[in-house]
Amino acid sequence: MPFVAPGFVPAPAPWWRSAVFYQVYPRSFADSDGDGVGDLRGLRDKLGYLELLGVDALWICPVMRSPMADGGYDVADPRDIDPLFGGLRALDDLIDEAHDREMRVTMDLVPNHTSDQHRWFRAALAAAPGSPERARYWFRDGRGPDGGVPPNNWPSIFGGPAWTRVTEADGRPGQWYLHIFAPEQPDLNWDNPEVAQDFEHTVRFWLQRGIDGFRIDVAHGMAKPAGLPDMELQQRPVDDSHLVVHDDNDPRFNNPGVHEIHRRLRKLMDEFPNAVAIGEVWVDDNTRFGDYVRPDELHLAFNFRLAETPFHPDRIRDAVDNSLHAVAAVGASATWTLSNHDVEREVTRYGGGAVGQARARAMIMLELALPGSVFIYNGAELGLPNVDDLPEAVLQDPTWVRSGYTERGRDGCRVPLPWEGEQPPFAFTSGASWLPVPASWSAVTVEKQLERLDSMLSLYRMAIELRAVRPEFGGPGLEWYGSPPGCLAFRRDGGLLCVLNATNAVITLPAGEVLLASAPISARKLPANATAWLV
Ligand code: TEU
Repeated sequence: MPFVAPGFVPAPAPWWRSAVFYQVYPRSFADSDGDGVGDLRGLRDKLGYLELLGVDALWICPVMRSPMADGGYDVADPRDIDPLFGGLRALDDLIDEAHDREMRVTMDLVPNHTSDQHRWFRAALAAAPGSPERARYWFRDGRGPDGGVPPNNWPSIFGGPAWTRVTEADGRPGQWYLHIFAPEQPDLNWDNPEVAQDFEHTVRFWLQRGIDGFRIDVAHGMAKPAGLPDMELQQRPVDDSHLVVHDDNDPRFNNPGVHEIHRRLRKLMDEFPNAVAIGEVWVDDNTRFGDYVRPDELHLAFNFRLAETPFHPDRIRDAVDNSLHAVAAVGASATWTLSNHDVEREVTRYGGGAVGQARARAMIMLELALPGSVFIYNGAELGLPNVDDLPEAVLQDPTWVRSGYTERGRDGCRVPLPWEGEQPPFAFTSGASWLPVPASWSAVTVEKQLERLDSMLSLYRMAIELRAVRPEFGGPGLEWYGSPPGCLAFRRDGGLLCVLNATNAVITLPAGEVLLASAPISARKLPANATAWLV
């Protein structure tokens, strides 16, 4: 028996290690003032719904002051809430009420870049080349005889070059500035100590207001390689969107200097013992991914393997194994997500229609059975599909314009949620919704799904509750269990057995009590595209 000091009480695991997070895309969740765009009061009014759903914490996409060139990921003032979302008061009220309901609130922070309307960037434009104002960003002279060629060949994630040329005070074309995303999102120069200081100021500002943590946008960005060398440009597969093409050797991301930035952030976070920092880390290699969640860096990092994986048993098993291995070596815990505001919704990704729905049901049960924290993107609990036929005139994602109108971008997964009633916008707003809501969503409103036990929403509610209360979900590990071809089965340390049938035929379940299944079971037969939990 291991030696235990008298009086030693093991510390409980931090809340975020097994939490179910609910990602709110605030523009699309609920609108309280009729302007057609969701806001924080709208969100507060729906906290009862989220409590019913059973989630532990919220992650709210950016709500800071922004001209909204990239849905709020272009931040003009990181220490204020945009009036569009209700201002600071609305956030304070939201935090209070969420805490009353024992729900934590985390928010997005965007340290890699600012808006071009941030006072720093305006000052940089007004100042001369070589000035301290320009040194907070990446201003460089162009190449070629008249400086007309960008300083290097980096493309922007949204299409076109990652550099834009400015006009100097004398009216002549001048230097170029770096923007890995849209031109309205100039990259900050993290080699400049002022940038780190200001970020720490921001982090402290929100933690002192009661925020429980942050999702750190592009957490593998920020540090840039010395000399900003050219990159090897690769031919992208034509049918892939920009946002899911990743390469670990891309000089725009994952430079070693980024870890010092996370270590400094962690020191500050440690002053607030229950707060969490979750990085958006698009890094494929397990060791390099794990580096971000070493004990003195981020608490958690998003692992996107499941969100990138088709509904195929070997690929799913591989995604699970790799996600677990990536964090195991550094003693961190895993994160799981099937979708977010940047990727196609899972129902569509898994084939759409009835099959897509069945597979999405099976996958949320698989995900909730895994050890670690789970991130649910708003609307997934309603089984919403991507909306791929939005009229071109309403598209807002910068990808649409930047790709020369060839890639529609991410608006299709950002359509407002249908709450109740028979007509769009289904009580999302009393005005005209910022993106049109399909009329066919009258069948999948929250109101309708709450009434039906076989709805996606009811499945989410039952699964989240069982995960929270049943001891069989305990323990940090899992073990794969023998299963027929085309199927997956694993057992949690606590005893839960999760069986996924990815074949086209029914399978017979092993012995045990069925706790929950994503499709009706009779005579121990699990239908195709379904998951069952057994104890
Ligand atoms: O996304 C970062 C992003 O675009 C990644 O998917 C990118 O492809 C990756 O870094 C390349 O390795 C975040 C937000 O989630 C997104 O909505 C914003 O548009 C973006 O940052 C810019 O802030």
